[in-house]
Amino acid sequence: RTCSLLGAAIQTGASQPGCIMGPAALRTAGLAAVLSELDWEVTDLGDVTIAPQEPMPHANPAIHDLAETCAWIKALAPAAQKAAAEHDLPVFMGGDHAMAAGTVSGIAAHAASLGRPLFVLWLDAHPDLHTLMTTESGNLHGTPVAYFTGQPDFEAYPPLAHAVDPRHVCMMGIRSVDPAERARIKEIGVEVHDMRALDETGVLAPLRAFLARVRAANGLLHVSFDVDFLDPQIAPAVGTTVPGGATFREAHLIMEELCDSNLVSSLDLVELNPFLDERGRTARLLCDFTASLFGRRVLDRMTRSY
Ligand code: DIR
Ligand code: MN
Ligand code: MN
Ligand code: MN
Repeated sequence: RTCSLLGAAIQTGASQPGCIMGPAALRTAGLAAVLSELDWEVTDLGDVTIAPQEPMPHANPAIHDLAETCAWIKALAPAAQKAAAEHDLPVFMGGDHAMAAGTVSGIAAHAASLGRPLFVLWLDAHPDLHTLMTTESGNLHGTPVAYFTGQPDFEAYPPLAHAVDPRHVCMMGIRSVDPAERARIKEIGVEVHDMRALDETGVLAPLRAFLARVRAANGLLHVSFDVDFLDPQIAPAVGTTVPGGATFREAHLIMEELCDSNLVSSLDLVELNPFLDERGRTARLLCDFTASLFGRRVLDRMTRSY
C-alpha cells in the first residue's frame, strides 16, 4: 500500500515558536524509512508553504497571526485532498494543530467526493473547540475542531464546503477544557473520553465501539495525534504540556488496534516542538507510534475479526 508524507511547518497557531521544525525533526528521526521497512510505498511530497501575509484584524483582539493561519488552511485543504486521492494513507507532519483546520476540511472534501462519511479520532489533551469569538488565548491551534464541524463565527477562515458531523468525532485523552469548550461539547454531541474515563475503562473498549461505528457507516477515518495527548514524562517536546496524559502502552495499543481495524485513511502528527526536546526523543517516539499504526508488531498473531 502507498502512503505519503506532507510537511506543514505552521507555528503561528501556537503560543510559542518551534513547531516550524516539526516536519524536519520527523524526517530526521527517519519516518520515511520506518514506514518503508513496514512494506509501505512511501512518497515524500515535501512541504506546503505560504506567502508572507498582511495583518488581518479581528473583533476578538486576543487573536494573533490570523492571516497566516488562514493562508495555511487555504493551502493545506486542497493539498490534503489531493494527497488522500492519490495515496492510501497520507501523513500530515506538523506544525501546530491549527493545520488540522486545513487537513480535515480537505479530507472531508475527499470523503464527500467518494460519497462516504468522514470520522475523526482526536487524540489530544485539549478539545480544540474554540471559535474565533471564544478563544481567550488567541492561539488558533485551539480552534480546528470547531471550524471543521461547522460552528459559527469562522467568517475570517476560508469558507467550509464540507463540515464533519460532530457526532462522527471521537476525542481521547482530554484533560484541559476551557469553559466555552465545555459548553460546546454538550451542545454539539461530540464523543469525549477524558482521562478519567480512560482510567476507568482503558482505551480499548471506547476505541472499539467507535471503530465499529466507522465500519458500520463505511466511513473514512482521520486520526489527529497531538503530542500533548501523551504524558509529558515520555513526550516533553510540546508547548502545552498537561500532566496525566496517555502512557507509552496506551498510545501504542491505540495505534495497534487502529492498524488491525484497517480503517485509518489519513493521519496528522502535530504540535511537535523539537526546540523543547531532549535529543530528538519525542520525534523518535512519534515515529514509533506511527510505526505501530502502519503495522509494526512485536509478534505476529491472529488479528481480531471485525
Ligand atoms: C487552550 C490550549 N485551550 C487554548 N489549547 C491547546 O489556548 O485555547 N490545544 N493547546 O492543543
Ligand atoms: Mn490540539
Ligand atoms: Mn493539545
Ligand atoms: Mn452518521
